[in-house]
Amino acid sequence: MATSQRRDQPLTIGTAGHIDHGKTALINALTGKNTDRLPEERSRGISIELGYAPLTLPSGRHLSVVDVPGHERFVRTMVAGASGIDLFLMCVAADDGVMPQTREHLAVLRQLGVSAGVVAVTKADIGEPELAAEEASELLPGIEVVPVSALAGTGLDELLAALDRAAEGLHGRADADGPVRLHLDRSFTLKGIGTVVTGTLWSGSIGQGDSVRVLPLGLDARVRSVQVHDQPVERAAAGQRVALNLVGVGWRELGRGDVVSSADGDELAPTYLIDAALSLEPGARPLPRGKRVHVHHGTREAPARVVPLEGEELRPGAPRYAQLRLEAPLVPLPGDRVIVRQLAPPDTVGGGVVIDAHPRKHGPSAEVVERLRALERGEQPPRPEPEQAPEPDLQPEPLDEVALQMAALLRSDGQEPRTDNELAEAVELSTGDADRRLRRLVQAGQAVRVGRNLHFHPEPLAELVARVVALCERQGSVTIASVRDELGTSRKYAQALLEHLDGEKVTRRVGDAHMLRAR
Ligand SMILES: Nc1nc2c(ncn2[C@@H]2O[C@H](COP(=O)(O)OP(=O)(O)OP(=O)(O)O)[C@@H](O)[C@H]2O)c(=O)[nH]1
Ligand SMILES: [Mg+2]
Repeated sequence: MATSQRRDQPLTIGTAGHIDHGKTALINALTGKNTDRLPEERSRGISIELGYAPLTLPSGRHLSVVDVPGHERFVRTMVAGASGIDLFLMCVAADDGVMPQTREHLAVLRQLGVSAGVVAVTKADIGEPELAAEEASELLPGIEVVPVSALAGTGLDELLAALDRAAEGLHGRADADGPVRLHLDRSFTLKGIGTVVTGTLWSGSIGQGDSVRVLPLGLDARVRSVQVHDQPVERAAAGQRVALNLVGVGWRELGRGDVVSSADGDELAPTYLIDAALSLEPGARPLPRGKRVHVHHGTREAPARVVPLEGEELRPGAPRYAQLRLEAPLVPLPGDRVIVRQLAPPDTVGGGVVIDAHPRKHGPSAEVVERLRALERGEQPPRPEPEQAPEPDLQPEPLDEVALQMAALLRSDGQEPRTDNELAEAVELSTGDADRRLRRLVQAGQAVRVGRNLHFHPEPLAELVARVVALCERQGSVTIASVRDELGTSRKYAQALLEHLDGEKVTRRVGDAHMLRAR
């Protein structure tokens, strides 16, 4: 029966809310699982990475929980975690009320089209739950608000019942008939097992023995085994949290943002251009033609220039068409949601729906708008002839294949990347040609220059930075030697990292010591 099928369908729920508002403690109280796994998370008492736990509601409905960090510097991680969810658990602390990331996470959820959920007023044992509940109701009209205390264990049954009501009738956004799409959030290796990747399966199904292709690089691999929440299964269905053991590809070659699809499918392809219907958040500054933003899709993000296709600039209000000219590839399909964040100060300013995932490069014209309207109506208008006069360029050329290879090498080098010269040698380029591509990779957010002759992939670098900051917090200050010992790395990398942190004004050098700057 349709209703029982719907009930059986697993859903993914994401936490949301400001830093320290008790998200992780609440998930621990509900599931018995501490989703803060990293030593830095435990020593600093904040979430850095996404955490996962299974949760069964009183009705028997199965949920996968994605616990996100609330820190303002980790909103991009929150967006990656929220991109596959069906409903939210917004946490507002009784003693703090609605705060900036309460609003920003809500903007992300709204732009992703996630409208079902529950508000938990956390830490109800302290503060004034009534006041926080009132603020939350104003912000999220029509959403149930439940006071809870993870510490005292109160309100948990009421919260579970409210979650069941919110989940009632939700189909889940997963699409069993769509192409295989697993948006990865992690890649790691297990002794005796090899490469393991995890993510949320947006559509299709993946089973043992399947041949898959990992985009955007197009790496081929075979699925040796599949798990759903640590349980081996033969096939995983859309909507589930999935772990794959892959053969034929190294764990360092893959990472957050990659998309596992089937080897023979041709529906998914990386793109550098997206035509989308974008809407800006109330109060956001207008986006003029050529404005540089960050576009998030799935677990991936890319810098881009915005080209409004209706009018001079995008303003808050009704959705308007715009072309996003990406500096690094995304892997979207029409109908997918994207989030748009401004670079400085970092903030979520809008989002929208992909209308054409592989448009031509074009500016505004009546013909373009007409075509996008037709696509939105589900028609298949013919592709327009290429423009006679080419669009004036707003950006450098997209990353070429060699540049993407270089980014992949940096990612696979992880926390101890080869030097710029060694990188040039590996892709058989002169240092001049390699430098040019490295500069493009830096612009595109695919590499970070560290010290004089090193580049890091941003993800391993972010982890290192978090570890050094944690060490500074524990010890007051650090030296090259103490960072080298803490990271178990060589002096070369420790020194380059500290120079980088000084340069980024995270730390300040005093003699041989480096200490955190006040925020
Ligand atoms: N009194 C009281 N304190 C709580 C409760 N829940 C959490 N806390 C405390 O609040 C602090 C933050 O809790 P977390 O669960 O780590 O908060 P979070 O929202 O996950 O934080 P981030 O992931 O960093 O955004 C910790 O010191 C908890 O012990 C509660 O119900 N009552
Ligand atoms: Mg947390």
